[in-house]
Amino acid sequence: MSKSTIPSQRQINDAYALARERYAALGVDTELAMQRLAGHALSLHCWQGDDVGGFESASGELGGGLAVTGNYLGKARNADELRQDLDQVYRLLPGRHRLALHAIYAETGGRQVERTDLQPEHFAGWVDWARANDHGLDFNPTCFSHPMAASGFTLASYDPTVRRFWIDHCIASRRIGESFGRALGSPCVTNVWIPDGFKDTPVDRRRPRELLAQSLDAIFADQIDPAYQRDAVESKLFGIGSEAYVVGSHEFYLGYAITRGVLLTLDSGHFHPTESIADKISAVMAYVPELLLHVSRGVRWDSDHVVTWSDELQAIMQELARGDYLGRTHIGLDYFDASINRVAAWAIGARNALRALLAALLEPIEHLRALEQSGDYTARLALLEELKGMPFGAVWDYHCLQQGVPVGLACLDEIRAYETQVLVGRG
Ligand code: RNT
Ligand code: ZN
Repeated sequence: MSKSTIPSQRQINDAYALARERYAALGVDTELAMQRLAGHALSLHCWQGDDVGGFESASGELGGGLAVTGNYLGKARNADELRQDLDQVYRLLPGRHRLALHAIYAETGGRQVERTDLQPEHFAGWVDWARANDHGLDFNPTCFSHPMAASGFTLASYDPTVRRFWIDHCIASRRIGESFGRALGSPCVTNVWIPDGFKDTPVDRRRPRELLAQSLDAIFADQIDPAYQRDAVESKLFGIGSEAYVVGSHEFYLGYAITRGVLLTLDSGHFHPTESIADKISAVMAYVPELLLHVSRGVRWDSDHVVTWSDELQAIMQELARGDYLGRTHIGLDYFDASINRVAAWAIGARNALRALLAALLEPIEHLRALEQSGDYTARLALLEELKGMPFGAVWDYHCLQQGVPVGLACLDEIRAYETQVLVGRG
């Protein structure tokens, strides 16, 4: 970008001063909103950096109905490269953010370690790095891309050997999560997602769900201190190869999470296209202790496009702010795109999530609520529409400047430089 497309410090400060006055006139404290934004960490997903590949030596194709398309240059080939890319992403994000790992990102020193045998020591490199950067880690057992998942079934398989294998992997994963929580002084959220389902109409929808509930109960049987490790379960409507039936549906996991007191994961790409998770937040929060969000973007049959500034994104963040749910919500990201610069994909999606959260924190929520309670829906609509034209972009730019990260398209300049200096060399 030419220098003229990037605002000067004076322009940013001037625009912010005007924006602050505009918001103050609505009774909104912009400083407080920025402070609240800075206090909330996203959980970045490590798997955007290498197309959900991981580092298992014998790793084959991406399974579980997940698909990544594109072959942009510079994919991270090992943990050091992935961390190097993440360091660059973090330099583009205001605030301090966690990282969500998958089990396939273990560092085993070239030795093949079965997933059931993974230990905290295989993640020591990640823990050292997270500690140095002063942020927490989250975790996911990887119940796909493995011969034992070749049938399309894992925890809900009719084969007891297959079930046992994945139960043991998930148990190992919880122990790894606990070790993260202990080492980093911040609870790890370990999220279980499995691909299990049928391509075509099953005759028995009941039995696999009973098996899944049994498997989950076996996994969660061991009490682990929630100060270190918290469990979450993630539903899906359908996937590639599981179009007709997914064992772990929303209703299944909602019931499971409520009865077992575990966290529920809502992935914004895992519902019918006209269904938004925004409306589900206040419904499920009446019953589950905490939420993990996988903020993503569904496009037709794909559930994992880069997060953009969409109505849905704004609605999700508004719900979290309006309902005062931020203290009980872990905001994770989940998408993968290999058709564009992967660092850019990470940063653009994460910055959108943060910017949308800031816009939500800039709402005069008490005023809006008062209008609604008094039945003045006319003024509610007028104010909601007026808010859409408010200068939150000026507050966002100022926040980035204050936090020492690039403003606007200066981000792209940094990404381009990183591409030339680092990514191109990876061939
Ligand atoms: C898959 C789920 C799951 C995965 C990651 C890689 O549909 O969304 O969260 O995307 O675990
Ligand atoms: Zn997800």
